[in-house]
Amino acid sequence: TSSPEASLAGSLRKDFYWGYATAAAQVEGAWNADGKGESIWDRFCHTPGKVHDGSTNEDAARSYDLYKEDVQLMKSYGVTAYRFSLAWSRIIPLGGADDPVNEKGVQYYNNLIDELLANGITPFVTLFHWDIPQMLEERYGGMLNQERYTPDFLRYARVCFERFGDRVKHWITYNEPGVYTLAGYAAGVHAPARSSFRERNEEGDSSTEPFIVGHTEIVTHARAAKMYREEFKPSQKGEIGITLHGNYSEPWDAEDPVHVAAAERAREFEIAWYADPIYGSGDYPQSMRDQLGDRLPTFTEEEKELVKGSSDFYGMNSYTTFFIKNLDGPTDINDHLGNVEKLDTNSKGESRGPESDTYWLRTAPWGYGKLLRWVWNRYQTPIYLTENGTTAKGETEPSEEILNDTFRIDFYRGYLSEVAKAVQDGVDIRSYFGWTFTDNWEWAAGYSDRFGVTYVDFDTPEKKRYPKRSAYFNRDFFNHLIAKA
Ligand code: PNW
Repeated sequence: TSSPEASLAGSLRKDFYWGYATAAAQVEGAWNADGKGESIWDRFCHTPGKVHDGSTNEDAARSYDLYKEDVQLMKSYGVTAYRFSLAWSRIIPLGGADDPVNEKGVQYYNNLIDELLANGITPFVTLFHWDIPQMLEERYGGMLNQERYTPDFLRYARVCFERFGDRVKHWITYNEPGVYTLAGYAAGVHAPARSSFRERNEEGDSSTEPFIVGHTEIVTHARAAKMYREEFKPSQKGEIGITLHGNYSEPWDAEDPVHVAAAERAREFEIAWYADPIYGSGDYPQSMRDQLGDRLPTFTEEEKELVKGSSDFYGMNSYTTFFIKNLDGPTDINDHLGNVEKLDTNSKGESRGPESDTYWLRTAPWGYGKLLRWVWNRYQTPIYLTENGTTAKGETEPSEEILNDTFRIDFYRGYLSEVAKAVQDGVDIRSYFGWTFTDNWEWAAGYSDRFGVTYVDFDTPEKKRYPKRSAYFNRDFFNHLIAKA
């Protein structure tokens, strides 16, 4: 009982939600089954040269077919909640406000929701996890066109609240709007792959587009939340919010004010870009306005009122920490990060943490604890941790050694301990979703990056599942951390 974890027993509230998160485009498969329309990710992965291993998500983990087995497996892992996303193009194949609803798509999500509830698992549902219908991209440029996009998104949201809101009480409008914009419109490595930085992406103006798309996401999130609160919440009694990404930024040299300021600027460009308007001042951070000028859109007075306070909780996705060094001028993507350089070692040569199988991700629980306090101190809003997890090197076949995934167990032990310590220090944290339930299609990385606590043999037609030991570690650790009474 002298282990550091003993002091954390029972520190999480007894109604704490925990489980795993997934995204439709990464797990469902059935990419064109039962009337589903094409999404920008379907288009992206069928375009040669876009996905690292040349794969598509046509079948992914086949959770569209295997959802009953998956719910049983999840139940055996002891979860109390499951966070998943709805594929817009499964529900409204062409996407628009006047386009027809696909009843078979609605039926699939009804089945999944009912199956979860019958097994005592609470659904947390994300409306948008990056897979906008391709038709909306073609009709008017998707989120670049806020005016035309708004009624389409609101109608989609309305259909979801009407059809699922009797049973779904936790809604998330957008997943990581910042990754969607930066990877899709600046780096150009994600759909819709617009970027003026790199040759292999043909179109786009990266100096303005990411900020225009970000603005559309913030304002339409707020309009969907207003609609839910006014028209659905009184009878359905649920809550609605948004999930933001954000890694922690630690100064490269903590003694040098230039790098200390750079690290704060990096946090503002990455996190406060979305969080200040929604949870804070109602407007973009001054550091962004100073650097970007009128490349950053402005909120009308009406939009400010609408956006401020538009999320019932702070949905947080975070995986890692970087050392942040000041740069004197904008170059390429650094302009979008606040003129900083993101490094693996600090000025003393210390490493941010051990490498995973994903180039940007290293195990750094020490930064996670700092991030939880930074967000709590700045926004004072209850936090739902909606994604956190890791890949591990060498997970290439379902051998005993691979399934005994000690690297992932160490990751979860470290990060969950930080969650419990932050709660003991007064940070209001109400959920934790590991990323992710099964190995899946990791976007532009294809099937090579395995984030699951369940190994999937993608070479078998039935996408055979093998539990990794981390699934049971997490079950036992939550049992230890969550208060009994
Ligand atoms: C998240 N970064 O994306 C997404 O929500 C998931 O769909 C995804 O599979 C998961 O994390 C793992 O990648 C991120 O560079 C992508 O810091 C990149 C970053 C963070 C999150």
